[in-house]
Amino acid sequence: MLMTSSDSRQDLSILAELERKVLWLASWTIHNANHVRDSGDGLKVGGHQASCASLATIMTALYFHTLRPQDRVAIKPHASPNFHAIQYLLGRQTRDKLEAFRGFKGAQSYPSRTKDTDDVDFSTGSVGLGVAQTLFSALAQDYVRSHGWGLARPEGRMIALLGDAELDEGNIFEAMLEGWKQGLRNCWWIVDYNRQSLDAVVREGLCERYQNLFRNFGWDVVLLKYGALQQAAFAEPGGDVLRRWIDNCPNQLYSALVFQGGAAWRKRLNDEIGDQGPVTALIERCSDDELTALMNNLGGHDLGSIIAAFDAVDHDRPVCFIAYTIKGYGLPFAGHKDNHAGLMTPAQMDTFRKSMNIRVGEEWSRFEGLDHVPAEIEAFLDRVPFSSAGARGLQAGHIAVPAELAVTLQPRMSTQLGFGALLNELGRSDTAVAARIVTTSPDVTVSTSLGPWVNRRGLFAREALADTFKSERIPSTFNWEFSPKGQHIELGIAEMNLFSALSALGLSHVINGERLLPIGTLYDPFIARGLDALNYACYQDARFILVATPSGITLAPEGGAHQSIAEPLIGLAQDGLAAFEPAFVDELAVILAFALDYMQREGGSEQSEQNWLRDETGGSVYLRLSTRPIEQIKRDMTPALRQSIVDGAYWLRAPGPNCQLVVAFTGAVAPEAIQAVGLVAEDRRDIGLLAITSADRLNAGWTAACRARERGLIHARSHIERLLAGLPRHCGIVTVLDGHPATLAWLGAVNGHRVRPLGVEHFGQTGSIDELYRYYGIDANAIIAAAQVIAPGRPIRYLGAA
Ligand SMILES: Cc1ncc(C[n+]2csc(CCOP(=O)(O)OP(=O)(O)O)c2C)c(N)n1
Ligand SMILES: [Mg+2]
Repeated sequence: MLMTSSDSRQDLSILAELERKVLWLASWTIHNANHVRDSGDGLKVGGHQASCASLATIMTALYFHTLRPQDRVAIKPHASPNFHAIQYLLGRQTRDKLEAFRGFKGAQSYPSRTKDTDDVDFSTGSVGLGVAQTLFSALAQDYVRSHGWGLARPEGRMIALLGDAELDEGNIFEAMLEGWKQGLRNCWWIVDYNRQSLDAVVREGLCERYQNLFRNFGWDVVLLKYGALQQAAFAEPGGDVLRRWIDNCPNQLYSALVFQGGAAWRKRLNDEIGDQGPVTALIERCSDDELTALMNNLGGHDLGSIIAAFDAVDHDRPVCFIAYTIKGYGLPFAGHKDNHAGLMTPAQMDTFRKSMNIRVGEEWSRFEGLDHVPAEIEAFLDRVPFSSAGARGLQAGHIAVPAELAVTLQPRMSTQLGFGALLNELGRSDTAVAARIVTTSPDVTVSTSLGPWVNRRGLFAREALADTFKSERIPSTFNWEFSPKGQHIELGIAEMNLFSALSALGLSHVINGERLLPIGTLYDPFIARGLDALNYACYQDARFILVATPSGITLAPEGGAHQSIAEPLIGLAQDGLAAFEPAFVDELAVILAFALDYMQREGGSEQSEQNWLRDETGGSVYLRLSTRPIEQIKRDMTPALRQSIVDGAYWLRAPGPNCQLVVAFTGAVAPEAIQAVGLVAEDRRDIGLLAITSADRLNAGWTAACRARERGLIHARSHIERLLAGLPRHCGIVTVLDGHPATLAWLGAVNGHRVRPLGVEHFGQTGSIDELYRYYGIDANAIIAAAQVIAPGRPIRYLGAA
């Protein structure tokens, strides 16, 4: 858009006005939320005016000049007001939302794909995650295009705007390493190098370290250190001395002088440089204001330099721009080390308003206080490439999923083996669903049973690479060649990368307009390692299946912290993630077919009357699986059973009318529950055995039905309420799972039954499954002992015999 013509000068002067406007609107939005609107709750936290000011120039250049509709951006979370202001200027954000910033249903404090209405590309908030998301989105784009999809659309750039202290987050470096391995392209990271974090001024010399680091990983590094004013001054006689002084000035001192302004600059420069002829003359020629402008004129606040640097990139290699900026640029607390949460006082805001030529009452007017006439600015805004293509979120069609997935049941098998067999069958099939599946795993592909699938579908890389073991004729179970058509993305061990990758792949339908069905596998305990990235993946409504295996103390010989305890509770609590823990492989087949469909749904949020879940909205799925081989049940998969498995539970043995005891189990402890019920049957009447495939969905349905009844829908019944409806009051429930007992303890609250929840509360041990189940009290005997107490009656004769 910009050329070296009078047109471009005109554009640049409009951009400069828009930059001021962005600074004003972001500052005013925050001010309004804190000082004008009064929520009455006494919360006036989180200024972020300084952080927004620091990025105002760069974001103006980016959004009003550089970005194309196909580009996608993750914004430093606390620069959210800048984004909303820019969208407002482009007519894509409403004044109501800005006025309600940080308020109920207002523009969000941190950019949110799901909660904001102005086309946020990636949700950010937890620093570091959005940055990695852009990298994996670039890889996801390459994956899609390598498979021949979406080629009609131009390639986009995946861009992160990050704070310099954001680079403290290790997940960024984990992502960089992965990006290097995978041949990353089309990714830009723009560092807002204001040398300040929340509490502190950053260490000296960080910039050099960053540069080396990025170059080591194959990135192009572009330094935006000096603005045009400074560059012009350096070219003058004595300018080299000034430049050397700036380069050697410690970060703390530079910040302090920025805060103090012109007179302080002059004194310090004179004191330190002394009387050196040309440079002294250069300084003396400037008024205090001019000196302030000169010393504040860092690269990240010079529109012309920024635009030129962006325009100059003529390749698709990853680029890191390090832009020197001033935190609080243009505001009264610029440079002050305490400015992170700083808010302008009403008096300061008034002064600022006047300096912007904005009349009282016209604070929200888009063109108030600008020199250009509105028509000129409107015409410019109409030409902005970023907003030339309508809504940014794309859509993709639904891939049909067969109602039944083929799997051959062995008499004894584990759910993990079943998962491997199911994917192997899918891999053999020539179906659309198989073609759209993309698997990925952080170095546990084989040990989570993905090997046979990868043998069939191959590893993904943009460039083909043969398996040397194969070409050398060395026998191996695995024949893994890299090719652009491969369907497994091999990741290094970093679990944060797994979840960032799933987040990116799981948004492909929105970003690339091409649906992927991502399946990621890892060991269950290591979910905790990537939990925040998982949370953000769910928050931005990425769609994927997470297969976590092995799990629990059933992973007996591995011992200790390799045995997951809390993960079932994560499954219960994590929004956007439907958690299942099947016991039998036929259940898993049903659940996987459901999951492949569920992850594609984008319907309304009406609750279904059958289970009170909002199943039409869809979501991601977590399958907690096990390596324990257990005896499989030979049975017909009836439609009713299929539905119950999906809804979360079914009676493996239906309770009789005088039921004294229910044993409810989840997952790998099925044999213990079955055995216990058999042994108790002689001494307690009409025992029920409840197989729970999803504590998460049962729980969600129950609370939703409760809410519905409280709203007056008195007939609302959830699946678990229906299952437990016929149980007599005196019936006791023993719940058992290989995980934290609280996962199922709530079952008693559904209809007021006593519950004894069994599970694992303490770190694991090495041992055999029998030893550990006994030690932690989830074996048949522990179930019987619990039954004896909770369902009083004559002594259970097999207590101690199991
Ligand atoms: C994971 C995480 N930890 C802590 C925070 C709180 N936090 C928000 S901004 C910030 C400092 C960021 O500094 P920088 O990235 O340099 O941005 P600047 O404030 O300079 O704009 C911190 C610690 C967060 N948002 N996310
Ligand atoms: Mg900073």
